[in-house]
This record gives sequence, C-alpha cells and structure tokens, in this order.
Amino acid sequence: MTETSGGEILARMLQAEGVEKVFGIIDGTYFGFYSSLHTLGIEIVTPRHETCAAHMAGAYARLTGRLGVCMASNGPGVANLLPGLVVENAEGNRVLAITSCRRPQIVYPDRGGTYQAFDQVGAISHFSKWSHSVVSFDRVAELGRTALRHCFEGRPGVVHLDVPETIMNGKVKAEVAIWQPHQYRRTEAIVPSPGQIERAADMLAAAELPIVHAGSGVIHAGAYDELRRVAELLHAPVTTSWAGRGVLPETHELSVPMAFIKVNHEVRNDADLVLVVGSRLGETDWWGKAPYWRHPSQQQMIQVDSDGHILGANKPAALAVLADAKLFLAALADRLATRHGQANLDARRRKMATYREAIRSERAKLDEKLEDMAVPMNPAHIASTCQQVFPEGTVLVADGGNTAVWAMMFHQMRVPNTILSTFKFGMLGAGVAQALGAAIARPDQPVCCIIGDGAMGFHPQEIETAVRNGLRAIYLVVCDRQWGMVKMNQQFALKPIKTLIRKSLGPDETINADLGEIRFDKLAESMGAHGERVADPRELRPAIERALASGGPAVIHVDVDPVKHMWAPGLMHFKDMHLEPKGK
Ligand SMILES: Cc1ncc(C[n+]2csc(CCOP(=O)(O)OP(=O)(O)O)c2C)c(N)n1
Ligand SMILES: [Mg+2]
Repeated sequence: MTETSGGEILARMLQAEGVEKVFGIIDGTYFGFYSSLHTLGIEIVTPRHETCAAHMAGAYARLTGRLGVCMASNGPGVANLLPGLVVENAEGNRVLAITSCRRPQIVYPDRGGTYQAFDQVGAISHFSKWSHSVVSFDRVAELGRTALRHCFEGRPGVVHLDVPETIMNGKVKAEVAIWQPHQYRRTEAIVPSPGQIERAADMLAAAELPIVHAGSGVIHAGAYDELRRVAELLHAPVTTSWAGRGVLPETHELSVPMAFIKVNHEVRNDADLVLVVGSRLGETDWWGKAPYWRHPSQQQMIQVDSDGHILGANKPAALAVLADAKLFLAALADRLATRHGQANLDARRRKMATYREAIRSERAKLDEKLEDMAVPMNPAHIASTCQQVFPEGTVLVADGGNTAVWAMMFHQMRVPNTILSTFKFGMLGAGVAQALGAAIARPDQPVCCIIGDGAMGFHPQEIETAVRNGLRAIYLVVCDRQWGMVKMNQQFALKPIKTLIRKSLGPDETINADLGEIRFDKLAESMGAHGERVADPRELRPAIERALASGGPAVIHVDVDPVKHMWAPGLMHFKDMHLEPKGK
C-alpha cells in the first residue's frame, strides 16, 4: 500500500478538476500540498501578499471561466487572505481557498497560547458560501468533494477548506480514490423548462416595450451570442449591471451603456417588461426600484438565474426561471424566431432611435473634456487614450475612487468580459493583483490597469511579482496626491457653497484628504519594470507606446489636475445610488 498525505490528495483532486494554477505564498505547514501541486505540474504563482493571491485567483476565474484557487498558511497567511476573500465573494468570482491550520489537538478551540492560530473557519464562514475544517485524514477527499460541489453551485463566490498541518503533511498508508468531477457534482448547465420558455416568449410578444437587463451571470454562462440574438429579435434595448458591462458590445445599436446614466433611467422607466438575466438588481442597479425603474405595477419582470436564491429577491417576478442563461436565451431566441413579425417592432425602433440620440448627446458633452489640453492633464484623456493605443480586446482593470469613475466614463466596452474592477465592493488596491490575474488568464495580451495613487499605494510591491513572472501589466497611476473621491464628498459636507464657487477648498480646510507624492515610475524601475512619468496629454500616447514596447510590466505615473479630477462626471448619480430609492 502506498503512502500519501492529505495535501497530496487535495492536489490530485484539483488536477482532476483541470486546475492549472494555484495562487499563494509557500509555508511549511502545507508543504505536503504545494509540493504535490509542483510534482503534478500545477503551477504555483506567488504574489507578495496573500490578499493579492485571492484577487489573482478571482480575476483569473472571471476571465477564463475556470476555478480560481488560492492558498494561505495558518495564522498570518490566512489573516492576510481575509480581505481578498471578502471582496471575491462579494464580486461573485469562483474561488476556492485552501488553507492550513494548526494541528487538531491545539485548535478549534485554541488550547490557549497556540502559535499562529485563530478561528479561521469561524471568520471565513461569515462571508463565504461554505467554509469547513477537515477533522481527520479519512475525510479529506469527502470534504474536498463537498467544497468543490459548492464551488459549482449557485452564484459563484468563495469556498474555503481548512486543513490541519498534520493532515496536510502527514503520510498515511492508504489507497485513496480520486473521483472525477461528474461523480460528485453537477457538470452540466441547468436546462430551462419548455413551458417557461413558451410563457416568456408569450409575455415578450405581448409587451409594448420590452428591455433586457443583463448582469455578470451572462459572463459566467458565456451567453453573449444568445443575448444578442434575443435582443435583436425583440429589438429590445439592453442595459447592464456594472459588472455585466459589455456583454452586448457597446458599439451595438441596442446597447445602452452604463456610462449614460440618465438614458438608463429613461429606458428602465419606459419598459413595460424587463427580462433580467444573471443579475440580482442590487444597489448599483438601484434595486430595480422607482424612480429609477418603472413601478412594478406597470412593469413586469421575467428573471432568469442559475441561483434560485436570487429570483425575485429585490423586485417581484412575474416569471421566475431557474436556468442557465445561455441555454435559456438560446431556446428563447429559437422560439421568438418562429413568431417573427408579431411584435410592434416599428414603435420599438423609433424609441431606440431616441435613446441613441440621447446617448450621442451625452457622449458629446463628456467628450468636450478631451479638448482640454492643459498640463497637468484632465483625467478624461487617460482611458480614452488607452483605448486608442492598447490592442482591441485588452482587459481594462479600473481601481481607485474618482479614477475608476473617469475610466468607466471614457472607456467603451467593445469586447465582452474585458473589464475588471470591484464593482460590488469598491476595494482600493484590488486592481493591482486583478491585473496580474488577468495577465495570467490572457498571456498573449497586455493588460491595462488605470488606478488611483491612493489605490496603488496599497500594493505596489506586486510590481515585482509582475517582473518575476513576466506579466505584461501596464499600470497608469492617476496621481492627484489626494483621496480624491472622498475629498470631494468631504468638501461638500464641510463647505458646500464655497466648494461650488471655488471648486476646491484650501489645504487646511479638509480633514486628512491629501497625500504626499510617491514617484511610481521610479518605484517601478527599482523593481525592474519600465517606468514613465507624464503630465502633458500630448505625451500620454507615446508614453503608453513605450510602455507597451518594453515588452514587460510598466508603470506610468500620470499627473492630473487635482481639482478637475475631483469633479468626475456622474458623481451626483453615484451619491444618489447609495440612498434608498423613494419608490417601490
Ligand atoms: C480599501 C479601501 N479603503 C478605503 C476606501 C474608502 N475610499 C473610497 S474612494 C477613496 C479615495 C481613493 O483615492 P485614490 O485611489 O487616490 O483615487 P482618487 O479618488 O483620488 O481617484 C477612499 C479612501 C475604500 N473604498 N477602500
Ligand atoms: Mg488619488
């Protein structure tokens, strides 16, 4: 009989799941696990902070559709992993965290004075989908399978398996069978019922102005073509959640891009029927409520989700469909195609033309900012220039306060699943590692990360991770030397009239809102990356071109006008969003 460790069993289970990368920092307490990964040819990618391992795994999972796996060692490693897991669960990325813990004889509960121990499962179980500790070698495979089952069930998020060091590393004489995924979990998407498809088609055909609202569930299902087909057959405008941006390319005539907030409100108020696919209608979708959406008494909802707990959670559904988005939309499109000509498409076309006109005029107003060639630059130039210089389909990572808002407003989503941010959690600094996870997911392309100077300051050490792993992440650090977004809100809270008149208060009139300068270009060079500093908008394009030509990671320190930067477009809408809508 052969000898094996708990760590080796888990590594072989991940191999059976097709896992190719695990993100994390090594430690002796799980040598049995990561040495087996290494032997099996599963690559270990090591950042310099565990929270970054969680974000790399999350970004990798989102962009590849695979399972993202991260690991951390007992006590400090897991403590550092926590914020990353909180965020990845909120964002709904399919992440499995495997951690070591101290031996069972001295933890759960702590005997008192145990080194590097805290209630890891207690902490993580509060915010994850599932978190448990393995109590004996005999249960490693069974609990590993349970963890994996949870990974692929319902809304994606974080699942955690905690394994004592003695079980991770201890060798036991045993033959442990490794099951194939289909033997312990659903491997096929949930098929919609024909009756519900028929009913949905009837409702859509009877509607005056149906619209589609798509969330990130469409990305997880890879249902882009099917979504486009349904929208085209109905001639229905498509709005998205922030995370769902670009599932219908924003160049498409039916797309209502999220940046045009007023048009979104208008479309959502005109519709008498909304087909919600893969979205919870959470706070950033204004909860699906009036006055941002039409009152439910005049607006029916068909909601499709692969997680039953999401159906009807925030807005009453007339038809709640538990199904895979891709299968549902494909079947619906087939059904709608047979009824062509029944709906009043001309009226919808006229309506869509008015929306497009409103979008054009909002765009033109925003683009006036691009005529501002003052130095230091207007932040509008950054995302807009990136879009011109980076290859089509480059992943954009947006991080920071106002920096992320400017990036959202001046970037057009032309290729689905090419944007990352922390749309649900607004976690400053997460973008640094998301960009690295993206570079690993899409090794043939550069990655563009537009990030605030405050946000970048949380994890600049990961530039070295990019250098060490040859990852082509290009960071444009937007330097206003302030916590820009919060400073803006603070000024309005402190002296609203003066803020309106003077555009900005003096340095002694705000509370801890200013930052000193970090020379991010020099910092990058000190770690072996390419560095640039630019303040003139005319110099931005050549600086990005040089960064791309360097062939490796690069950091461009971009000086922006700190006052213009604070007045990011749409700020008032975002403020309103955090208040409870007045309607139902
Ligand atoms: C980790 C974290 N801490 C604090 C906040 C609160 N917060 C939101 S925006 C912001 C300022 C961001 O500054 P920066 O990254 O420089 O972006 P800017 O707004 O200046 O573009 C802060 C502190 C947060 N969102 N995340
Ligand atoms: Mg800033």
